[in-house]
Amino acid sequence: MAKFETVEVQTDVLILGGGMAACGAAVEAAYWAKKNGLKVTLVDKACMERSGAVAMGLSAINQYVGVKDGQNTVKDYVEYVRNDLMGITREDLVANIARHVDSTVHLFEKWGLPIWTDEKGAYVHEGRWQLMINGESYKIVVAEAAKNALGAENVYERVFITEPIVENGRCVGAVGFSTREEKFYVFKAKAVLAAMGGAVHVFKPRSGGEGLGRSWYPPFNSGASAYFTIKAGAEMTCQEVRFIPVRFKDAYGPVGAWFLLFKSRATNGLGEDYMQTNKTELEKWKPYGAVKPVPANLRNWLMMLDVMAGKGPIFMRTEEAIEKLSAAVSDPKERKKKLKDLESEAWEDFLDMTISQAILWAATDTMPEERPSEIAACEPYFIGSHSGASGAWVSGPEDIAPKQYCWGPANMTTVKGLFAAGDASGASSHKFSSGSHTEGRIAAKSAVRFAVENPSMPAIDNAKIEKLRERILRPMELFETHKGATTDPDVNPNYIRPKQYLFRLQKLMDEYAGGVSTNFTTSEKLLNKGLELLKALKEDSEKLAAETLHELMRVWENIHRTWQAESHMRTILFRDETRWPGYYFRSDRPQMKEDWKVFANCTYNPEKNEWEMKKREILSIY
Ligand code: SFD
Ligand code: AMP
Repeated sequence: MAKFETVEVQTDVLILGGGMAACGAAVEAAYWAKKNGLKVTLVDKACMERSGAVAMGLSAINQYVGVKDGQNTVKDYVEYVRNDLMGITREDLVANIARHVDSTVHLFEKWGLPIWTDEKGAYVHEGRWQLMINGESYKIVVAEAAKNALGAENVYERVFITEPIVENGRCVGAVGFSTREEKFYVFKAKAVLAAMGGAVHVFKPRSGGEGLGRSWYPPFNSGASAYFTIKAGAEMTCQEVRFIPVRFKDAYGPVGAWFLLFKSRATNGLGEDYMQTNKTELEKWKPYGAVKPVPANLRNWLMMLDVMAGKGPIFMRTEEAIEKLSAAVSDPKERKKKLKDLESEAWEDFLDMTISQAILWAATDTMPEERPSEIAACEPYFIGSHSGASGAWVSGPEDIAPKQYCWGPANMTTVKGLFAAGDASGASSHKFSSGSHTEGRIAAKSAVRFAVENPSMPAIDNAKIEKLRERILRPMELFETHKGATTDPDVNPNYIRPKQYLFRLQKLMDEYAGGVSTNFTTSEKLLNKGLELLKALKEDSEKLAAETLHELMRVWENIHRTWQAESHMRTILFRDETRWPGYYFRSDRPQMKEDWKVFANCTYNPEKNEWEMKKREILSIY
């Protein structure tokens, strides 16, 4: 692949990703870098205006604490997150985000994001923590502010970050390739911030050939954050805590507005409300089974019990909710207007962030005011910023974190110079879009501080970079060399194409690691077999081939997913209990155990090619 140009970029602070956390990081880093005469560079695999989870837009800001308005306290938020994650959370990290998140939301508004207000000018809440927005252009608004802060010359788009550069235990950059031009990039930096989102398509999606690849989580995020931090040698946390959202079936429309704003119920095929009929099950999961709101995984679980008992389909009772809300208005003319408003809000909720759900409603002649719509549990995703928790184990804020959680500037991973935010940092769930942006700001401020305090960099070994270049581009070489061996380029004894590899990974995870087809259930025996098969798959990843630059990206997305998959299986196996029924169930360890109220962490050792698993204590700050 000699024709690939090598482009070297020297910078001070390197932000990897262009999503919510990275955009927050850009704004904050630019501010502090200017004061210190530093350069900040951002790299996104896509185009920032429409990249990451918020690409299509969102219909709500899910984290707003309202501290100044006296609505809630930071402690209230920490308690909410702790309970929702069945006790497993880094309270210091959650509190750090919660105390700053409102200011981020105010910035969004200043930049032009329309947040709903009532007649008195107060924000319209979807639920206790959530604000309603007209969010179709949410990502454009946030990306514009980030780009303005950095300057276009410091933003690299359509460059896929592949691998970290680590020297003497310090992360000093990253390598990647352009998805449009034959260019191999080497970014060298004093501090690096990983914010490349979570992962989807590690598990087989519910959609088959009819809508191949459709999922709730955006297909663009493929485990780059996890891979990058794992390969850099960072300790990871909560790799077992996947997220399974319940969504409108087949097009993955959001349910939050229905449950919280419209106060809708969901019922089974017999018309029973599973949250009521299966209530006694919550006893088994106390103390978290007794908290309000019922934790997301337990809400899932009560629904799944009915599905497993053959009582499906499950319906969101849209018609009932709309009827109830409009019936509360006594004046007939006003009631008619209310009905119209509710209908348009229902459609807008989808049009703001999951357009395909509106299309499906239209295609199936669904009038939400007339008949209910099916909902279902999605396949598992890795999104530590939502109701999952996977990500890197990061240092806490010095002023509030227990000292055992402090080893460097806030949000630095256990690798010197490597920071993480958003989906990339673990054990601090429920950040969502606003909290991820906030955490990006926190991490970026720390990264600038680190770059100022550690100005001299270890020398980067050129031979190592050359080796990385050879390995990263090899799939194209492989294709070129062997493409003539068969008439059908998809069937070749010398290589495997990314799509075939992806199907194998997904089948394996689905069947052995608790995917949709096994009702999210697994066991020690299944996991051990799954790990054995994954080992063989990893060996075959050396034979992945790419015909085009786009396919080269697909190759590396799959390799990234594979490492996310491995850390997931290893950690489910390590955690000797079931703690999050509704996310996954260990059939051989069907109960929650008091001695597992700990973090399950893992670290990959590249020299020994070994994983180390360890428990970490949960330290409360309140
Ligand atoms: O309600 C590489 N989320 C919601 N949050 C809200 O506040 N309100 C909502 O309404 C939300 N809804 C929602 C949400 C998520 C999804 C998927 C849906 C609906 C369908 C959660 C937030 O979106 C989420 O918490 C944040 O976006 C997380 O931020 P961050 O920065 O951690 O991830 P990102 O925004 O997806 O950005 C990732 C970036 O990385 C890039 N990238 N760049 C270079 N090289 C690589 N190899 C890369 N791999 C990835 C991406 O391009 C992107 O720029 S609700 O329905 O839940
Ligand atoms: P969702 O659309 O499911 O992502 O929900 C958006 C927000 O509402 C998230 O903060 C969820 O945790 C919360 N949420 C959704 N459904 C419920 C529910 N039934 N009870 C409490 N909170 C919910």
